Amino acid sequence: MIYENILKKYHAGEKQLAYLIDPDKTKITDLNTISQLIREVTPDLILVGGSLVSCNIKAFIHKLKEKITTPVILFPGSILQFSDSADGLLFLSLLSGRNPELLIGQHVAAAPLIKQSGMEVMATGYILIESGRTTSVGYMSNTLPIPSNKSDIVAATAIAGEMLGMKLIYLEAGSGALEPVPTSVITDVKAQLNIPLIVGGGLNTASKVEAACQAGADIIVVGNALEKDPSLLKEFHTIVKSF
Ligand code: 1GP
Repeated sequence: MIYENILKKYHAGEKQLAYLIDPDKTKITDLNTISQLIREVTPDLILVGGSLVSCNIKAFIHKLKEKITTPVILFPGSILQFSDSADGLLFLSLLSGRNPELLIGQHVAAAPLIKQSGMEVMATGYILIESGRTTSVGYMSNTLPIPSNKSDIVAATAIAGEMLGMKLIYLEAGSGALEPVPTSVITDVKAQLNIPLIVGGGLNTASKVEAACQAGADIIVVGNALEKDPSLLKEFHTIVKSF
């Protein structure tokens, strides 16, 4: 259902905005303000997750879902962040890395539980791109990002992901990245794909969001910038929907 909606907008050429909420950096008491903003602006998707989540993610999502109707999708940093309270799950395989645990290991461990939950699962090829400094995801995953000037390697990785049956490809510069994924990389990858392309990491200004859309991103993910100033959501949404 969630993926069906993503595809519908993708085929109609409508770009989508995902608001990433890191439960560890968001106070439960701030959820009232955030959810009111979400109801007003209506971003397409809400992602919940982080490299390290130490709070009770189930309770957090539960609280969030009491206040909004936008689908809440898990974007888990690890198997520990699985919770059946979400509507869907980005089942991430870290294709840019060579850490078997994050390519398939944790997936096997979590699969029976996820299946039991009946949750919608979206297989996502997760590709980490070098962005100027070590990011949490790079460090925590113990993997090397793909150099940002090697768009041929990024594109080959994305093509392999699609051929393996992934439903989405996610180009990640890392949360709070100094530099977002270069627009040339986005364009080169987009030219090779027939599935929606998600881009995130370091998209903290209107012009960066616009450039990523212009380059070919189908879904824009913003976390950090909205943590600092949630009111940017409206501006970013207007830009994304102007395409
Ligand atoms: C991180 O792509 C997301 O996984 C979002 O990054 O927090 O820098 O917006 P930011």
